Amino acid sequence: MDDIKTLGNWIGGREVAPASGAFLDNVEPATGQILARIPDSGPDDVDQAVAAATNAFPAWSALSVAERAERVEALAALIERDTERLAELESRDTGKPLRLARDIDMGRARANLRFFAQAMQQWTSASHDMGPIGFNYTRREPLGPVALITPWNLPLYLLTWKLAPALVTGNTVVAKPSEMTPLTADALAALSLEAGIPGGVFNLVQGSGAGCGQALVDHPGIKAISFTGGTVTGRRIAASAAPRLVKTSLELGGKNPAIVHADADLDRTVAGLLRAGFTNQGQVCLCSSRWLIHDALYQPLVERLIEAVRRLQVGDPNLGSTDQGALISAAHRDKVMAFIDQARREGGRILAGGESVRPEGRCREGYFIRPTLISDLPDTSRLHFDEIFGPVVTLQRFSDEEQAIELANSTDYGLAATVWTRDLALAHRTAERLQSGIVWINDWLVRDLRTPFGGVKQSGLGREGGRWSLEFFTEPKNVFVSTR
Ligand code: TXE
Repeated sequence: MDDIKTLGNWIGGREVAPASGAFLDNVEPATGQILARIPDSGPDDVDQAVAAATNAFPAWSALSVAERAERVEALAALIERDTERLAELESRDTGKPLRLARDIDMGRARANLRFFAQAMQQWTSASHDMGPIGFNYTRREPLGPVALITPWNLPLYLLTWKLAPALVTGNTVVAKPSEMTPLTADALAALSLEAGIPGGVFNLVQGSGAGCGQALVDHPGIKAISFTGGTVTGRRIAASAAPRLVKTSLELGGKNPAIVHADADLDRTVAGLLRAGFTNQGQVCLCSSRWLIHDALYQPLVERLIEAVRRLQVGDPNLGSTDQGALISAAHRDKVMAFIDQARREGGRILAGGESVRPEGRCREGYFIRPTLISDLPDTSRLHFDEIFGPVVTLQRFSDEEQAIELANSTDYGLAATVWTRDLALAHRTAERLQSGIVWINDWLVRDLRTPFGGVKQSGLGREGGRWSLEFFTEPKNVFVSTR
């Protein structure tokens, strides 16, 4: 028990214990063992953090863009220096393969910080000329202390995605990571001080959603909330923020379709679907979890997919050979297994997987599920509509373009779709008709950080990325100058 780390909050540049003195256990998903204790923060801690962010705001927002960008770039360099340590923390905290944490999560965390540091230095503001009367120029001003609330699937990746634009535009931050994955956020707060970001500019409170997250959302000192997480939580945050007219950016769940047309390239589609369905154990909001396949290709493609999915290695995240690590928690594993059991009851055919796994050795008590493919469910099955957020993909067939679009658009979500075809006109037509914030044609998860990211319908409100993030974290102020 003695090597279990006890974390604090980071407030005003210092690591501090929670006001209540209470802590929560943080569990390692791959082993089921306690990894750390984290502050069970509440309104008092949030009050202190918002006060520190409020005090730090005048000086931080008065720095030049170049001075802020330099510090954010320095933070990226420290993440690069500490990649191995941070990847290990992330892998242990989430259960994801160490290789994935190193290559994807840490790579993206660095890229987020560098991208927004550079983007801010290229950003221009508008001027509207009125000829002989005068002209307008539009300032973009920082908001003040902002709240960043992040989930457990991509902890450092998503925190830096919000932190970088918030800081370079001159805001100060109170961040609340998921109580299930506190470790890399804690490390980032310490590194931010080393990077020269003054104490109080980036504050971190750890704790539960109900106790700590809600107190942050309700705090009158918070000027904007950027949230990524479940749709139910997103709705609650929107409802809490609305009476105070606080700006929110909500990146929520998905139930993303992959449409495979009859002429799709088989090799490319198999490889792409495998990544799109099962990366991070299917726990990415962008994962394609409904594969809609044209009748003509159904049989040969599904045969190839079954073979490929069965080959995926499930087990210890530390092993280089592991494709699939652990799910985030026992409760989440049970929720995903309940969907698989429901599929069996509804007459679905389990083509691959369908069971939980107890790997040999140190991971025997971890939360593992074999990647699962399910076909022949009734069209009305909840498995086609609910976000399962695990390594479970359902298959449906279609016979023409109309039916593909109808199936694809049939859920309440609209985050990210993929389209697989060699027919250019068909690809663009499909992309246009999909109710989705993002469409990838013949690929998945290719991200250009300049592009808008976000969903329609129940997948969210607002867009992040590039200028959309910079706009979210600033308020435009128009100034008219008379030349009469
Ligand atoms: O997410 P929550 P959960 C989906 C996925 C998953 C489901 C629930 O389907 O099964 O959501 O996951 C904080 N005020 N996604 O319960 O609760 C919470 O502490 C303020 C999709 O883990 O949304 C955490 O920091 N904050 C998603 C963050 O919100 C609150 C990724 C997200 O947790 C709060 C994760 C409150 N009242 C889950 N309640 C994606 N879009 O990628 C909770 N939180």
